Amino acid sequence: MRRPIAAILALSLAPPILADIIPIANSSFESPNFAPALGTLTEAPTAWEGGGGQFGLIDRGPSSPWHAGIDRTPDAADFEQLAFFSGGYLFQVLPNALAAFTTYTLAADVGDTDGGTFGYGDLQLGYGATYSLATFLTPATAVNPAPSNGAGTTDGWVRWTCTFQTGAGPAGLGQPLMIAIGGGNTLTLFDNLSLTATPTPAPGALSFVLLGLLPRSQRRATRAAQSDR
Ligand SMILES: [Ca+2]
Ligand SMILES: [Ca+2]
Ligand SMILES: [Ca+2]
Repeated sequence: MRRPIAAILALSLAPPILADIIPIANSSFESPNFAPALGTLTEAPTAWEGGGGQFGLIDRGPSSPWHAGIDRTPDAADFEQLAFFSGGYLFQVLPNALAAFTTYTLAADVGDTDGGTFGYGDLQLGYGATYSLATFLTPATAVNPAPSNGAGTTDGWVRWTCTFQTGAGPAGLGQPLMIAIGGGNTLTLFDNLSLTATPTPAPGALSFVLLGLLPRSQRRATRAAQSDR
């Protein structure tokens, strides 16, 4: 019975695997700040670069022409600016490099304008120094329901979450991470992006832990038995 108890002890004593937050600059699109009355700013937000069709910033504050047509963004600390797309995209190269044995979790609030039918949205993680040379990863999981802005005050926004996993020696290892967002047909809205990286135990790592600890506990048990004599 000693071995299973030692194994359980080894597992319970293992340090918890924590997710590292990877900072995204201007992740809530509050920069450059402009007056709500202006409504729309058709330029790339600070720290982002854009291309393709139309993209830019909307401020849906109380004096904005968008105020009634876009639900309040689901962030208590938000100042009501958000990114919009009509066929365009925005990307940001991150200071962090693509790592092996890692699960990346990329999330964003995705919104729909009143009266519009949501078209599509892209929430992507990849690597590369510039968009035209980027390689985007295939998500391992994706929760990305289409928002539908109806009469409710919060139904115009949904949270999207995608995970991406790397193993040993993935393509792009050591290259800078890139995130990209976009969408279109009608207006696609984005706000409040986040990205975390969680180390994934390499295959066999747990076996090594158990193999390393079990003989020691077995030796202790043997010594204890001898001292009892
Ligand atoms: Ca915002
Ligand atoms: Ca503003
Ligand atoms: Ca609504």
